[in-house]
Amino acid sequence: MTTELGKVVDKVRSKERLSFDDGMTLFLEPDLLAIGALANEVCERLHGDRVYFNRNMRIEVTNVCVASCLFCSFAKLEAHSPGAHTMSLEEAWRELEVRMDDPPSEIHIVNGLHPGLPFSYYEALLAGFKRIKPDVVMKCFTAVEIHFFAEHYQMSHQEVLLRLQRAGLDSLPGGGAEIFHPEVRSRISHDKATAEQYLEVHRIAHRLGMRTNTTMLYGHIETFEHRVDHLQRVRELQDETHGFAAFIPLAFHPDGNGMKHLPAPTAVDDLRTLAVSRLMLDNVAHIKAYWVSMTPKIAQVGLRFGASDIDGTIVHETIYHAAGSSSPQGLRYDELVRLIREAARVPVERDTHYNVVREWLPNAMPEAALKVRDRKADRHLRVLS
Ligand code: V47
Repeated sequence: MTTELGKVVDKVRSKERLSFDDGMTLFLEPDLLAIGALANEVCERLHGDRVYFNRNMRIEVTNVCVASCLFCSFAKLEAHSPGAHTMSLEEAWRELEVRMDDPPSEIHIVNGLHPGLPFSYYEALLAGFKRIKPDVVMKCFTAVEIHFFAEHYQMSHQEVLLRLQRAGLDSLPGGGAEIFHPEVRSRISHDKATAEQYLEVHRIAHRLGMRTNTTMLYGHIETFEHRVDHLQRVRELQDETHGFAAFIPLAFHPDGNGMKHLPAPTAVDDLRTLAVSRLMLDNVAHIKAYWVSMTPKIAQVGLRFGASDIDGTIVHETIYHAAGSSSPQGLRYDELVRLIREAARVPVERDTHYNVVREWLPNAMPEAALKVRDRKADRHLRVLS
């Protein structure tokens, strides 16, 4: 272990805040397992063996978008472009109606920035979902969308959030953060909310009593310095508001977008980024290993690299699949439980606000080991009979 890493380990163990340079040490340290073990230590200090997930569904009501982000494979510039779609309210509500025999506890909506819809469309959209299932949690519209609504419909951020809250908005998803540093943001998403505007929307949402998530899109043109800067900006706002429930590092997918010449991040980068996020963000409760972006297999390993959440069932993700994700579009509830148990963790089904819905009993052995034991016992019985 290098002296620099030794110093970081001491700081983490004495619960001292890590500096920018410490973040760089962690990103540059070749011993991935040492960083993973340290992040795991912090994660277990916070959550024991518990790993959280939920029953959620994703809907993108429109992919029409006036912004031209370099990484995006989902948006269509014009409403009449080939592949552009905008759901009618009835079509959107139907997505929930058809799932009411096994309903989600959360609906996560992310859209393009559509210039041609009235604001009342979004209010009606939320109200309609709540009519169908009054206790469903609506985690909708990134801070970038909220900022777009404010500019487009000439309201303040607070007015937009209050009107949507009255219609049924409960929380904001973390999308749209990308990389905050202007050197990168100006190149990959120059025509949407700035870092300051993104953070201001979350600040106001927190003041209005909402808990929200935040993200970082990594593995494209940014440097490790940009990533550490990004984590520090999240940490600063969290010191002020304590409103972020989870941080989600999002692995860049290159298919079909303006950075298709770049390779996707490797598994080592995925795991290292989870671990460094856990270690730098000492004031954010959960780091999420988003299985869609890093595949279920890497996300599962991530549960030993600082992640305490694996997202949810999702059902029909489109943004990552447009960019070439090879992950399934949804995972069954029992598949998520299996992933978590085989990592020798205790699955906890949660709602959006991390209230416990159901908690499994701890496994004495990982699931795979249990299966081998059961098969052996079964053979033994057959021999005896
Ligand atoms: O903002 C878009 C990212 C985000 C690509 O809050 C891409 O619980 C990689 O924010 N390659 C939307 N990433 C998804 C998101 C999210 C996901 C899971 C959970 C939560 C939560 C939020 O996806 C976008 C953008 O940063 N994205 N295109 C791409 N080609």
